[in-house]
Amino acid sequence: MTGAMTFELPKPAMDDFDTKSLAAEILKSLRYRVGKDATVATPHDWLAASIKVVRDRIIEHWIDSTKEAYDEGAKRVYYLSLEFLMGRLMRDAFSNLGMMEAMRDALASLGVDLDVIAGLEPDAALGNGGLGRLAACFMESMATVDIPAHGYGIRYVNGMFRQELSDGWQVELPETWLDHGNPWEFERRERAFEIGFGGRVESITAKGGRLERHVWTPNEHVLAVPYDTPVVGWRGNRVNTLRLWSGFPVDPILLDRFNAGDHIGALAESNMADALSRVLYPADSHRAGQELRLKQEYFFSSASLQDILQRHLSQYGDLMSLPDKAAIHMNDTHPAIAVPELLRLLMDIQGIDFDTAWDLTKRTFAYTNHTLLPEALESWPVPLMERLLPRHMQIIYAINAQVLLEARASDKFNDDGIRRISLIQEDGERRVRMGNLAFFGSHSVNGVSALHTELMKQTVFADLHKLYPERINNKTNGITPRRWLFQCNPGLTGLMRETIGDGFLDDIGELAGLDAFASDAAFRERFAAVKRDNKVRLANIVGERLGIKVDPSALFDVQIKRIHEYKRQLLNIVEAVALYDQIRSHPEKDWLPRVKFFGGKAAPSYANAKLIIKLANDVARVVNRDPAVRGLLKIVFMPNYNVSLAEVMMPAADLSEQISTAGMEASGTGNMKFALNGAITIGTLDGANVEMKEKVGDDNIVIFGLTAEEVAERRRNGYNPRAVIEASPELAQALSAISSGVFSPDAPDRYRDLIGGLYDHDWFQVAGDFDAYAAAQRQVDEMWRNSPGWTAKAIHNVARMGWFSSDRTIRQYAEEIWGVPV
Ligand code: 26V
Repeated sequence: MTGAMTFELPKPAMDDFDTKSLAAEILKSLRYRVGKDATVATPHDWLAASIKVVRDRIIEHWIDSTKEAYDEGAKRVYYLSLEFLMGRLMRDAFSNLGMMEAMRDALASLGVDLDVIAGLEPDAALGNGGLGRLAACFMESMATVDIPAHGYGIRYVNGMFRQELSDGWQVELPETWLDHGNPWEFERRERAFEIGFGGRVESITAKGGRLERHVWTPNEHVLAVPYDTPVVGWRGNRVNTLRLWSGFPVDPILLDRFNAGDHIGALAESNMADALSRVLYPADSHRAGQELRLKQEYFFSSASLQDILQRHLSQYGDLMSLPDKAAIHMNDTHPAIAVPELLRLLMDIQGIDFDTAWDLTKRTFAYTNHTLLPEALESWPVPLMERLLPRHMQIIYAINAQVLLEARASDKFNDDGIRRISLIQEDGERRVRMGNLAFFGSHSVNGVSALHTELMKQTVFADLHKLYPERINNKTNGITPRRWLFQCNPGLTGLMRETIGDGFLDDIGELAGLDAFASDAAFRERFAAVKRDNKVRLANIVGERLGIKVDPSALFDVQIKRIHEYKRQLLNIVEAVALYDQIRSHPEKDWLPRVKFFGGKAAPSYANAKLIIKLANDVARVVNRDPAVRGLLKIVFMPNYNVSLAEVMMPAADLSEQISTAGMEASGTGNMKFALNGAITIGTLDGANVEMKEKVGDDNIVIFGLTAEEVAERRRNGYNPRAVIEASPELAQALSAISSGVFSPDAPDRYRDLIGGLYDHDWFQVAGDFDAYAAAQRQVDEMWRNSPGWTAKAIHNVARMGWFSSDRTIRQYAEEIWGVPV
């Protein structure tokens, strides 16, 4: 431990924490909230008691924040997201309220170790990856920069699956995060709403034949019951609400059916309600396609809108002011069904005409796109929509008529252009394009990095952009420095407070003051010592969990993220195999010890991603055991990568692998977490890497490989991977070893097709970028040899990453999209 570890964040003026009274409060909480006495309390009981203590403080701020927004008639932000990857909440709350050390001392006085009970809190893993974690960072930043906001999502009973490895293969197990109850949440039965599915639509015509209105009579109903979790910002500034919906049957049992002898049918609605909030879809890049997914999307969109309209009506009495008082944000297209749902509520329930309702809708909604991968773009078969949401299908046709009218009037499109703009995809099976629906229903459509936004304009949304050239804008992603620096890296935070003062805690831009210290040898040593401590902590975990011994003085090279071919874990593994080969054939060379860490989950249905996990483990087994390697290269696959593991791994990394095929990673946010914690990035010019290069400077990042344009050019004009492989002996050798079974003697053909794909088409340019990547890695070796030079670069990274705070991102959303003052 460095001395820096003992630093305490400043206590906010809100409360005076006295160890004795805090300890008394914990005991009281244990007794009256948990119903236990200290002599029989289990660690989980202490955890629940501690959470209730901090929750009580948060509630004070929560009620104040809510009341203030109401009294001021402030505009509210509603963030609709099918995913919120919150992780653990207790440390975050302690840290944001400045009571971490006080709680540590108070618990210690009761014989309880804060770190032990904190480790028992389950991760709230209600998300897949980047998109879900971004929503969580945004919730924290909205509270911090004092924006009245509600997050809306689903309270999945089973969030992201737990990953175990069995003989190197991924095995998925259900994660039961609610097993010990959830001390954070409040059930609000009184705010439940009914959600309908199916049935039919009647058109009521008034006398004289004029169409009066539409009445939708669903034939299935469920109740959406909200559970609220307070989200506290830095220094407890403001507390916002994360409202997650859970499905309940309207009638637990349909008695008429039961009495008629249909005992199974009597439970149909109960089962459906249960299924709606049962499980998160664990794929972030494959079309879900299932009916249940569409039902989940409608369930939470409808419940959220009914809630928003009820709040608005009770405060303002009239919906004409909705766009002035509410900004509803769609996190990807998952809530896009909210567009026709708002129209339905405005027209069919409130009696507003289409033109007015459409105008209100567009002024209220905004949409963020998070991927251009064709297989992740949502669309739903028209027959399914007609069956499940017949009224919405009618409204979608009405929107389409309106949009196509505008497109034709613009004179910018031929028939092909009109077909591409349509909400209905007509070739093959007719499907509703959710991206187009979200685009047309919003006044703002944004990408998540400069490059991604440009590509949106040029590719997927090219025609829509031509029709509405003002609509697409960029909001480069960010991360909250509270969780991703102050909380996960107390050593570095303490050192920086001592060096540049406390200003950066409230204004992250002040990290820039650290730049000057890169040339200060004494500071560099302390910085390196903090990194080393963090590496020791990770090495201990690796030893405990996997029984692998890793040397903390080795270069820690880390690639942790979802497993996907476009993220190119395969490129990293192939390079490791080539390096292994080199170490064996040139033992005389002065090789630098390296540990390659991998971590990440594969979508259960994504066969190649699962095979890549197996490959990493197969290669690890051979390399780690080979005495000829002399420990110079170790490969570690960390199972069950999640937010909590990220909090340990980010601060411990020396090298951050951000090596996606250029043009395919919309932004990335792990890239930012690593750099903020003093890792150097090896990466392609993709997503936010491009902007990180601009901010940290060319000397402090290692960029390699094809550009997005070059990748696109090769895909257009054809490319010969076989020739590329044959021209690179190192690559050819590594590929042939893998594909001939050197790492899979039990099944020599295991990787034949995977590697065959590289010879065949190499869609992700693994072969195409190999030589550049290998050269970049040797450049990293040279940099690592110069230890003070490396540390200086790491310091520059930390000093220059302030711009990637999600506070900056959120302020841009507030000013440029939501029209909310900050
Ligand atoms: C798609 C689907 C398809 C249906 C099944 C469930 C599901 C879940 C998620 C998605 C879309 C995922 C898109 C996504 O996660 N994009 C990531 O967003 C991050 C935040 O903007 C960004 O940093 C990453 O680069 C981008 O891949």
